[in-house]
This record gives sequence, structure tokens and C-alpha cells, in this order.
Amino acid sequence: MGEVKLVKPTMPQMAWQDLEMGMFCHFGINTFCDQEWGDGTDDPAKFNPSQLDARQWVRTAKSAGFKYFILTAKHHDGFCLWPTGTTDYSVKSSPWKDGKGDVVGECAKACQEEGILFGLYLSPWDRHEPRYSDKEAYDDFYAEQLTELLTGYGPLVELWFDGAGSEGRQYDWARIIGLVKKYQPEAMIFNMGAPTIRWVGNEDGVAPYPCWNTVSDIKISMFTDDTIKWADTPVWLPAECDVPIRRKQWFWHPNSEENLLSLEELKDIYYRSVGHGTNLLLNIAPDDRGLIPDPDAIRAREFGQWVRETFSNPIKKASGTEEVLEMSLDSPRKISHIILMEDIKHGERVRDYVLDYKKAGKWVELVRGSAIGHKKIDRFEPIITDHVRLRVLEAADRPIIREFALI
Ligand code: FUL
Repeated sequence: MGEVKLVKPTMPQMAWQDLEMGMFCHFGINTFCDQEWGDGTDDPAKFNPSQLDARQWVRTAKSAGFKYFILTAKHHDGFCLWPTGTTDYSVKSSPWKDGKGDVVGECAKACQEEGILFGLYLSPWDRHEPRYSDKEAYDDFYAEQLTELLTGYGPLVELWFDGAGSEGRQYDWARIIGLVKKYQPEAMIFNMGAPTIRWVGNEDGVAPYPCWNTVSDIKISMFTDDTIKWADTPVWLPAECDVPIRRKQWFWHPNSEENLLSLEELKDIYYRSVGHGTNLLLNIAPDDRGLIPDPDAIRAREFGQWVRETFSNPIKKASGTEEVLEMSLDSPRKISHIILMEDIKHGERVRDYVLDYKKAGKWVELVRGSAIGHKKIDRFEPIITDHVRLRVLEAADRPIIREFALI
């Protein structure tokens, strides 16, 4: 295999891919109005959580094994969860804490105290702000909001730029991205402007397989099939899979527990997101008390427990740079999963591979795959064996396997 010039991730992209799982948190005026998309006319007086506890949100995230937490600082309705200087349509005009509260600040503090990374969603589409119809005035307004968030709440791991509602609209991306680069140079930029990570293209939390890390175009919203031609040659843009824990509901709604995903559904999502080498961003919404409801918190904890119990104690691990990587065990063991990871700092090299195991002294093919990238989880009917091997059949360059683990 000759030397080729491969596309490679930046250090912050690699660090972000290692996080693997984050919690999305949709909370705002919608939480109090039993709706998903406010039109920007709801009275701030409705925003009055009686027991808001950002620590409880972040602890839920931690118990589920999430390494980052992303809050909707402003959704499409324009209501701001921090006391912005740009508009009165915010927590300042609400009865919560007599208008002196700051949900973004409380979440930032809770994340710092609990040791998980913090990120923010700031909807470009704003249905409240009268200046939205004046492109230049709104660009100034949005830049100011973003600057407040980028400078007031410590380090941010990710800025989530949602394309919904903005189909066909132009924003001043050069300026927006310039602000992110100036104040939070390491933060990931989700899907718009000059993205460093991409949307997987659905809201089911699942990635297709293979889901290569290098692409040259991206899909921007659920409401158009348009893609942005992002570059002439592929660039490194790892995918993030977002999905709400209550089916199709990003915000909390009363009496909707029946929509809670089952543990089995969450496992399937995990296999098809993290297991396909992408990050999973699972939304868990606080209710109108300002607390994550017990059933959701319990389900999240069960999920985290399952991930830990299943994956944290492999039977055996190896790494290497050979085209055939063989692992032998002291005695036959039952194996039901194989985890593969490439050392992506050298690019995504493997294009085609086979896993084999020894059955009655003979090699038998177990699984065939194409992409490995950050991670590939193969699961299968349990086998009993003392020999397993990885054969890389095709690679863009010498394969560099960071982990080959038997579960
Ligand atoms: C979509 C939005 O329209 C939904 O309300 C939600 O925020 C989801 C994560 O992204 O595009």
C-alpha cells in the first residue's frame, strides 16, 4: 500500500469524537405551553419553574454516561434563557427568581462542578425578534447574542446551529464563525456556517453504515433535502446523531410518558450511532417544575448502566499496525461483540475488513465490514472460541488499529 495523502481530524475534533455521548436539553417557554415550536408571542410570565435544579439535569447526564451537555439558550420562539442585553424577551421578564435568574449560568456552573463539558444551541431562526425581517439588523443582533454566550459562560465544547426554519435564509456566517473562532477556538461548530461536525441527517439518533468521517456535502434541515456543497474535496466532518428520549418530543409535554423510549430502543440507538463511529446526542427535557421527570431520569440511568456493564470490561484488547491482527485467549470464552477503533489522528484508513474466529481448529468468517474510523461495534450471536483475528482487506494506507477488543 503506497503513501497517500489522507484527510485528518484536528485535535479538538478527535477530542470531541472521544466523548461519544452527550445530552441535549430542550427547555424554554415551550416547556410551559405544551408545544414544540412557539411563534414568539407567548408571554414571558408563563416561564415560572417552581423547582429548577440544573444540578439534577447535569447529574442525570452523568449517570447516563454523557460527557457533554448542550442547552437550548434560545429556540425558534426567540425566548432567551439568559438575561441578555439584546432583548426583553428573556428570563429577565419572567416571574422566575423575580427576573433575576439565568438558566444558562446555572447549567454552566453545574457542568463545571460535575465535570462535564458544556455547549449551547442558539437558534438562528427567531420568530419573536422584529428585526428578523431586516437581514443586517438581525445579523448584528444575533452576533451580539452569540458574543454574550461565547464570553460569559466559560469554555464551550459545541455550538449547535440549527438549520430548521432558516431554509433559504442567508446569515453573516463569516462574522458568526469569526466570533466562535475568536472566543471559543476549540468549540465544535454544528452543521452551519463553517461546520467542524455534521448532522447525521435524521432525528432518530441513528447513522447509516458505513458513515465515513470525510464528506464534501451536508444536509441542513429536516424540512429540505437540500445539501450544502461544503468543499470540492472531502473534509473531516464527523457526524452527530440527535434524538429525543420521548418519541418526537424535544420539549417536555404533560402526560406523554408513553412516548418514552424503552431501554431496548436506546440500546439499538447506541449500536447504530456510537457503534457506527458517530456521537450520540440524546435529548432529555426538564418539565415545567424545572426538573427532569423521574421516568426519564431512571431510563437514562438504566441506559448508562447498560453501556458501562456491557462495554467497560473487555475479555481482551489488542492494538497494532499489521494487516492481520490475531488475538488468542488462554481458554475458550463466550464472545458476543467486537469493538474496533482506528487511530484516527492518521486518518480513516480501513475500507474493508473481515473478522474471523477459530471453530474446531479452523478459521471461520464471523463478520464483514467496511468503515472502522473512530469506532465500529460488531455484535453477533455469541460464539465460543479462543482465537479471533481481524483481516484488513483494503485500506487507504497501513491500518493503525487503536483498539481491537473482545466483549
Ligand atoms: C430541529 C428543531 O426544529 C427542533 O425543534 C429541535 O430543536 C431539533 C433538535 O432540531 O431542527
